[in-house]
Amino acid sequence: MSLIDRTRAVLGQAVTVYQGTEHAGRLAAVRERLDAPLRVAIAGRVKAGKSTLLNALAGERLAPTDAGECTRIVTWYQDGHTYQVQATPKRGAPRQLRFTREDGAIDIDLGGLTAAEVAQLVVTWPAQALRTVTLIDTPGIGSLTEQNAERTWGLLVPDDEETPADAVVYLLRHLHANDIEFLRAFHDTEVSRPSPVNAIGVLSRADEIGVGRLDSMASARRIAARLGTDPNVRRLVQSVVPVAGLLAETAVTLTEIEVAQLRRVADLPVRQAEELLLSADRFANAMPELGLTNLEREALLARFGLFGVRLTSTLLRREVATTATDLSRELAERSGLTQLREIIGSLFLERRDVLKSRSALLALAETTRSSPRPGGEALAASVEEIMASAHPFNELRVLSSLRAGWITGKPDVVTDLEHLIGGSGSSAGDRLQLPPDASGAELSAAAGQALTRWQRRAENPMTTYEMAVAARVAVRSCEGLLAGLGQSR
Ligand SMILES: Nc1nc2c(ncn2[C@@H]2O[C@H](COP(=O)(O)OP(=O)(O)OP(=O)(O)O)[C@@H](O)[C@H]2O)c(=O)[nH]1
Ligand SMILES: [Mg+2]
Repeated sequence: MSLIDRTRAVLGQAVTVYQGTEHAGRLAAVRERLDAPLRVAIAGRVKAGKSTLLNALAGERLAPTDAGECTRIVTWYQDGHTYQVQATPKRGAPRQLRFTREDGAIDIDLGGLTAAEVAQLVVTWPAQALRTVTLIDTPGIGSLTEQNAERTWGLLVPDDEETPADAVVYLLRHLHANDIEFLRAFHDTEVSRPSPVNAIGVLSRADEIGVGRLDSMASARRIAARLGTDPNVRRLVQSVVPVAGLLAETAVTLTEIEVAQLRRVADLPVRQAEELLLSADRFANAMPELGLTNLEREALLARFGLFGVRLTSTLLRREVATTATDLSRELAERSGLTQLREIIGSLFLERRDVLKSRSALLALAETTRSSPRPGGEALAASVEEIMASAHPFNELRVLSSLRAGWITGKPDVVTDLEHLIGGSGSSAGDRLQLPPDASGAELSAAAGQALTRWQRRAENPMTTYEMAVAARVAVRSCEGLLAGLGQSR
């Protein structure tokens, strides 16, 4: 039986055991979530660019950015058939709220409630991008108020009865002590060891790192790469990618009008364009003959940032992209959004069943601990059995031990192991480090060799205890690969 089926079965038993108690409904909901999209929270410090990035991932401007009461409320964005907004007040029954949408973000009328009185908002919005993942916008933690921090913690730290989020995209601007502390708290209390399995780091507002210069993204990539190899960061997040979120959001919502406006800049002689774009202030005010009003220029700056205006006008001038569609694709790529989507795809979505099972089982384990009940012990034992025996969980455990530095070895051995157990994506090609167009025969041959290699390592008396345990997991992964490849042939 697959992991998700085993999880579903044990939750079914749990609903029966807790029948007639306040927990039954919640456990049934936990079970239903196994069939719902993966829940990914966007977290980070105040003004890190969370809501902007959420919009880029959603493909629409939904989350309010900048000011507004709603930025202080945990808000879910989920796919559905109708447009609606529901508030869960801390006291009283959930209620529908009125909302409007002008020029992008949804403007929610809290209907007399204050942000502090609302536990969470759920925005249901038919959107293609939300079919595979539900995105959760969180209030910035760090300086504003302790209350905000508490809410975000409550969402992510599984010391409550459930972990509402299956995974988190954590925005870092400059690495800050709070960031590390926050990430640490989020991770696996199950074995009380940090686990990077469900967290990705984003170096956000990447365009600002190079003060908007055209090579800003290159600088940001270097910094992100350095962060990504820092042992302190690696044990907390799987990888760090730089993203210019504002430009990413604009890329996915680009209009023909904006392209036409920037074409005016692109049509200027290079020297004049460079001069005009020396600063945001100059772009907003200089060269009245350009044919753009101050308001239009400020709107462009708000949407693209100075970096985005420079980059987009350069792309237009060099005819790298000429239509809004091509430009949109190009900007998504250059803002780092495309890469982030790929990473979310390979590290979260391909592993969604494991991540969802994991949060469901943690929730159930917590219920059996905090609310004992006849039959509860057997349930707890089943959960433990699944946690300990299911191969995908063993892979996750090895992965976090590797990242935490508990398993060590020669660099190429560690890299091999990390890939084999799915650390860089779960497809056969990712695991075997072969290109996407590798044939079935090539994959099978590589899997066979990896199997032999790791069997030897597992049996070698010179292998350390930790590495031997990991090697046995790798052997299982190879066997799984071979079985899967055999089936697909
Ligand atoms: N230049 C630049 N500005 C950005 C970027 N991302 C966000 N911003 C701006 O930063 C401000 C804050 O962005 P938000 O997306 O609201 O940030 P947040 O983390 O959701 O903020 P809080 O929810 O209030 O903590 C806005 O003015 C954005 O336009 C970026 O990648 N580049
Ligand atoms: Mg926000």
